[in-house]
Parts: sequence; C-alpha cells; structure tokens
Amino acid sequence: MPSVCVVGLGYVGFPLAELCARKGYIVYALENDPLKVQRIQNERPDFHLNHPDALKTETIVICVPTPVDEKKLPDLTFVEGVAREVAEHLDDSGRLVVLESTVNPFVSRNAVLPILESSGYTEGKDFFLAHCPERIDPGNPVWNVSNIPRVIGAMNQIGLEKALAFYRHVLDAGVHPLSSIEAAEMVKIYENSLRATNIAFANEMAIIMQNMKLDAKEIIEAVKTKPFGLNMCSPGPGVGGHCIPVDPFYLINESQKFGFEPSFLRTAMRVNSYMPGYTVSLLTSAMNEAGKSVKGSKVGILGVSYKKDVGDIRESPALEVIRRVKGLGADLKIYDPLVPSHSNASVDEVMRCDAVMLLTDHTPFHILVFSDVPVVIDARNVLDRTKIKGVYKGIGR
Ligand code: SAJ
Repeated sequence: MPSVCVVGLGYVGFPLAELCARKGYIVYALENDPLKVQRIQNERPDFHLNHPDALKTETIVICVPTPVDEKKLPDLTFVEGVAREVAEHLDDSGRLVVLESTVNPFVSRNAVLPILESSGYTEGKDFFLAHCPERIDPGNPVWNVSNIPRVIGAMNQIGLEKALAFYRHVLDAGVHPLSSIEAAEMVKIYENSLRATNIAFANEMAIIMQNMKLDAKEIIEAVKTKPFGLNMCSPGPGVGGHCIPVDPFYLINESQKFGFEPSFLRTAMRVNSYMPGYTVSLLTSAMNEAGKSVKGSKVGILGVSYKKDVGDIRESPALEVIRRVKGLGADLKIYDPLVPSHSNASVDEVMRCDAVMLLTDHTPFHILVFSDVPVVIDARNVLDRTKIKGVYKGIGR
C-alpha cells in the first residue's frame, strides 16, 4: 500500500490525512500540538502519529501555518522548521515533498528548496518538490478537501507528474497542472487577494451609501439581479480568519521587492482594517440618537468568531470591536455559542442590554427578536430593520 506523511493536522492537514486513509494510503502524520495529538490518537488510532518512520514515506505533504508577523510580514518559521526535519530524512529514493501551506511566489524555490538540498540530496534527481496550495473553506457544507479542484506547480516535469499522480489518486476533483512552482504559489495569493479587495470594495461602498442615507442591503440585492459579470461580497465589521486578512500582505511585501508598490492592494487592506472602528462609530452615533452614552451602558455582543457558524477567532474583527467598545467604558455582555471562552453572558442577558451589536451572523441568532432592543448595530446587515422599534444601524444602512 502507498504511504503518505501529512505534516500538521490542523484544518488543512487533518481532512487531507483522513482522505488519504479513505483512498487506501498508510497514513503517517506529524503534529506537535498535544491537544490535537490526544484527540487524533483517539479518533484515528489507524494513523501512525509522530511515528519515527513518518518522514520515510514516499510522499510528504506539509500543511503547517504561514502567519504574518506584527509588521504583516510573512512568517515562515513553521514551514522552514518542517523543511529542516524533512531534510534530515531525505535520501535518493525519489520522494515527493509537497507544500500546501500558503506562501509567496519564490518561497518554495528560495526558502524551502535550499533547506531540503542542505541534506546533500538533489531536487529533480533524489527527491522532488511541488506546491499544491490548500483551498479549504472551514465550515463549507458543499466544498471539502476531496471535491475542491486544485492547482499544482513543481520544480520540474517529473516532480509535476508525481504530484499530479498523487492528487489525482486522492482527490475526487480536477487537478490543474501549472508551468512552474511559482505559478502555483501565485494562484493562491491571487485568489485571496481578489476576495480581500472584493470585500474592501463592498465595505467602502457601504460607507458611501450610509452617508447618502441609502440602504446598502437593498442596493446590493438589487445589483445581484444582474445575472452576470459580478462576484458580490457583503460589507461587514472587518475581515478575519487565517487567509483573507493575511495573504494579500504577502504579495504587497513581495511586490515591493520586485520594484512595484501595489497601492490598490494596500488601500483595500486599509479599508478592511478600518471597518471595526467604523462599526464602533455606528454604535456611538446610534447611542447618541437614543440619548444615551456608551460609557456606563450595557452593550451586548452577539458573535466573536470571524465568520458565520465557525468557532475560530483568529484575526476576528469582533475582537477589535470588543476592545474598542470596552475602551469607551461600556459594560460588555458577550455571547457566542461557538466561542464559550470569550462569552461572559447568556443570550438573554445580551438581549436585555441598552445596545446589541450583531457582529457574527451565526445561524442560532436568526430566531432572536430585536424589536424592543433600544439600539441595534447589525454589522452583517442580516436583520429586518422594519421590525426594530429602537435605533437601528447596519453597515451601510
Ligand atoms: N467577509 C466579509 N464579506 C464577505 C465575505 C467575507 O466581510 O462578503 C469576511 C468574513 O466575515 C470573514 C473574512 O471576511 O471575517 C473572511 O471570510 P471568508 O469567507 O473568506 O472565509 P475564510 O477566511 O474561511 O476564507 C476561506 C478562504 N479559503 C482559503 O484561503 C483556502 C477563501 O479563499 C475562500 O474564498 C473562503 O474560505 C470562502 O469562499 O468562503
């Protein structure tokens, strides 16, 4: 039976490891988070977890995080650390090493490859390096690791063929070969930069419409009646998660090294990072309209995670909103059914506050009644404002 080692069993690696097992692979895996190790040992006793022979498998897939640091510069610590571990186990048996983590163009060639070849073995002869960027969308009920089409780039044709063979065996989706490993790196950054700018466009248009006392939700729904040529995003309290607020900064940074300042991308990221503050400004103006001040009021927060029906708080704009509202002297009552760690109140306590801010539109919130809440800030434009007697403000409405 073929064997694979998946390095990193997070939201990318674990589904891939399970898929490989389903497709008949002997699965080895490396994971350094003790909580994950404990859970996976129970859930998947068939996985050879942190096994000494893990990096001796014919295919190694690296699925570790590539965050940005406080200066929004790409942090390759995890990827380079794993590359060093892999290098220690390389030989001339023609092993395939695939990087799935999101990286800038030229990272595979300029950062990962030298570490692997420090083993003394040569890529394209003793082992092969390819890049197949992950496209997992956490919480998506339709698209998953097995049916999402993928792109692949490699250092050479043999490496590309090896990677195509692996993914065509494992996936029930199309696999699109590219002319270089850099092309594959760029595809992922392009995808997420496009989404980030699309969201930024929706956010900026919402602010314009709010000032014009138009209703962004009405306008957006009307724009959607045009059946072609649009890929609509919605305004919100900001952009969270591990991809969209992060990946474009990779490209901004790399583009400067190639002599071009991507002002459009940078501006788009600035618009998105402006939204938490803008959302808080809606609260203060709504409280004024209601003759109240934020200071000393009870402000309810519904939703802490970065997106609907997901419990992940990484880069969540709600955290920034909460920090700012707390800084204004409000007494915060926070409830997110998927983030108990950051909740300090029941949903009933939240709904009895002087103001309620809906920051993440989790499905369970759809049955809540806001009609008697004095001030409602609907940061996801999901509420029917005609049913709210108090002061209502959405993002752009
Ligand atoms: N957001 C908006 N308005 C929108 C869409 C999203 O404000 O119209 C906000 C969300 O609330 C969230 C952030 O942007 O805070 C990111 O949302 P997302 O839907 O992009 O969710 P992610 O971060 O899980 O993005 C993933 C990405 N997948 C990968 O990078 C592999 C992204 O490429 C996918 O397009 C996205 O899932 C998806 O399609 O849902």
